[in-house]
This record gives sequence, structure tokens and C-alpha cells, in this order.
Amino acid sequence: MKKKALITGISGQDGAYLAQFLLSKNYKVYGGDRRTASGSLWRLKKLGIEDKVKILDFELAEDTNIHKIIKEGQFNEVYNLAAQSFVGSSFDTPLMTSNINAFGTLRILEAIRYYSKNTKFYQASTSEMFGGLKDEKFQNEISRFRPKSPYAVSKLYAHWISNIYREGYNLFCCSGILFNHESPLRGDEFVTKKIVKGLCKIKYAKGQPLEVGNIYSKRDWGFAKDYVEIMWKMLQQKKPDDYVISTGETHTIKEFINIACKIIGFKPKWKGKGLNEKCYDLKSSRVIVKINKKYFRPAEVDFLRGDNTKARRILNWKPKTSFIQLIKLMCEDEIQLYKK
Ligand code: NAP
Ligand code: F7E
Repeated sequence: MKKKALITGISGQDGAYLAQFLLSKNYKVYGGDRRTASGSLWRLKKLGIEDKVKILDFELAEDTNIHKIIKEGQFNEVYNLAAQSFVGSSFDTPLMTSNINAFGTLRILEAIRYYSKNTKFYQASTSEMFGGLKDEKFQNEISRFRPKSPYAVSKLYAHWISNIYREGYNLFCCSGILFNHESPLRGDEFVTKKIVKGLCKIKYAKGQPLEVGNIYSKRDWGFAKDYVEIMWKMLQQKKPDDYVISTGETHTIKEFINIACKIIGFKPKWKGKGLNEKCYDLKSSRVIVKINKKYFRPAEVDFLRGDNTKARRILNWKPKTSFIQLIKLMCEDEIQLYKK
């Protein structure tokens, strides 16, 4: 019989890639999706799998629907990917972010504990929990957590409560501490997609200069499609555990911009300092990137670089896509939209 998996957050970037991956493993895939006026399954459509996933109404703020779905579904595996995932807006919506990300996870765990004890549970933990400092070399499973945003602290609650349910109630709970991962399916507000979209708009549609915030923070960026496989792999192990998933490389936002500029066909040159720093295209002498104070966060995570030794050793996993390949595939996807 086919294994049954529930993916919460099916309409998001990782939900779509994970659904595609589990379908390739012959799973019956159920997708948790909250009702929105506009409907939001474009990522499943883009991957050509919208008819292959059974969509269930799913709202993380609501206990009753979670209990019903978990009780009736008796899933082999539940992947909890749903979240208010944008760090920037968590400063404006701290209560909602905590309710969804922290208590939403607890609601699912309680439902599993009461109604479906054999269900394996995956929690989407995040490198934001580390709150990376400038002088750190890397972060791994034993590094200290110092969350710097309402998002990070809500995810830390979810991370620890999953640990507590694993140890206290013997549930099969794993947390993947994933570092930033991007793709053509990334939401428009995240910096990588914003850069690629903004630069293509300037190149192909006479767009205005791209405006960004802190270009000196460093991130460990991988390709989302490489990362979803590891979520599944964690749940196939004999014992549940937590793993850091990362590339082991780190780059500034400025480096990302420079590479994307070259792929898209600009010749970037930066001038000025602080809020007056600007990037010019030497081919056209136009300003293509400006700094805008409004994109700075009240508190910043300066440096993230993951040490993925444990995942390499135990799960026999390594990332397949390099930083430059990732930027290239995001740019090429965006350029295609204009060419079409
Ligand atoms: P995403 O694209 O923002 O997707 C988030 C998903 O959660 C969407 O399907 C969204 O539905 C759903 N959601 C939000 N609020 C909900 C609610 N109240 N009830 C039910 N569903 C709700 O995020 P992602 O990049 O795929 O990330 C997947 C997970 O991994 C998230 O938990 C994120 O925090 C975590 N994570 C991401 C990264 C990364 O770099 N991508 C790294 C570490 C951890 P709508 O479409 O209706 O908004
Ligand atoms: O910001 C800086 C910003 O919003 C990256 C989520 O998936 O990964 C993601 O969180 C960096 C930050 O991602 C702009 O200040 C500069 O230093 O793309 P981001 P994030 O905050 O790292 C983690 C692992 C998650 O778990 C989250 O769910 O870029 N930055 N200028 C900017 N960021 C944005 N969004 N927009 C700017 O204009």
C-alpha cells in the first residue's frame, strides 16, 4: 500500500518541491492549504503536479481542523512546513507569527500524541534560531541559539517543543535546521528573488532601480530542490534526530547582486557609502541598485554559515547545486518569463 504523507504549507516553495519529491517516491500526498480569496497553488501548477496532490483545508491557528485531519488521515508522515516565514514582517506581526509558528506546531504535536502516535513528524526549523554573530566561524547542532526576531524565537519554541515530544512521549519527531534555500519558486519578498526580479525588470521592462536594505549580512544559500530530499531522509532513519542542512559557504547580499548583475547582462560598479551606496551599470551609466533604510530590520542576523558534517556523515547527504549555479537558474527562469 502507498505511504500517506501530509505536507502543511503545500502552497509554499518547499511544500511544492517536497510534494514533487514524495510523488516520485510513490507516496499518496495530501497538502494542507488555508483558504485565501486569491487561491495560491501556482507553484504546484508550475511543477505540473496540481492534480496529483489531494488538498485539505488546513489552518494552523485552528485546533479543531488540525485534530480532525490528523485523526482521520492516520498519515505515515507529517511534514510541518507551514509558517509565517518572512523574518521582516515578523517584527510587525509578532503575536500572529508566534501563534502560527510556535503554537501551530504544538497543535499538530498534540493531535499526533492523542490520535496518531505512529505518525512520523518533520519540523521545519531554521538557521535564524542561531542569530549568527559577526565573529562566529559556523553554526552546527551544538551551537548556541540566540534568536534575533519574533520569527526566530517562534521557530525556537517549535524546535524545542518537538524535542520535548520526542523525548517525553516517544514520538518520532525530527527537526531539520535548514539554512536559507532559494529557487525560482521563492516568494517575491525574500532578498534573492527580489534581486533577480528587480534586475530583470530594469533590463527587460525599463524598471526603476532596485531598492534593498543591509547588503553586508552574510547567508549560506542552497537550492530548495536539493533540500527537500533530506526532510524525507530524516524520517527514514531508525532513530529520530535533528540535523543542520546547509552548503557550508557564506556570501553577502552584495556578492549575490554582483553575480546576478553579470548573468543578466549588466556591468556593476558600486560607489558611495552607507545609505548613499549605489550600484551603477557601467554599460548604460544608469543606477541599478540603491539602499533604502526601510528594508533594514530592527535586529539583524549578521552571519550564517552552516556546518553540515552530521548530515553528510549520518544521512550521506551533500548539496548538489553551487552558489553560482543557484543564481544562474533563478535568473534564467526569470529571463524566460520576459522572453515568453
Ligand atoms: P513559504 O514559501 O513562505 O511557505 C509558507 C507556507 O505556510 C505557505 O504555504 C503558507 O500558505 C503557509 N501558511 C502560512 N500561514 C499559515 C496558516 N496560518 N495556516 C496554514 N498555512 C499557513 O515558506 P518556505 O520557504 O517554503 O519554507 C517552508 C518552511 O521552512 C517554513 O516553515 C519556513 O519557516 C521554514 N524555513 C524556510 C527556509 C528557507 O530558506 N526557505 C529556511 C529554514 C526554514 P499561504 O500560501 O496561504 O500563505
Ligand atoms: O533576508 C537582507 C536581510 O528575507 C536575507 C526565510 O526563508 O531564511 C529566510 O530568512 C538577508 C537579511 O531571508 C533586503 O536583512 C537586504 O539579512 O531573504 P531574506 P532571511 O531573513 O534570511 C531563513 C533561514 C528562514 O528561516 C526564513 O523563513 O537579506 N536584506 N535587503 C533584505 N532582505 C529582504 N527580504 N529584502 C531586502 O530588500
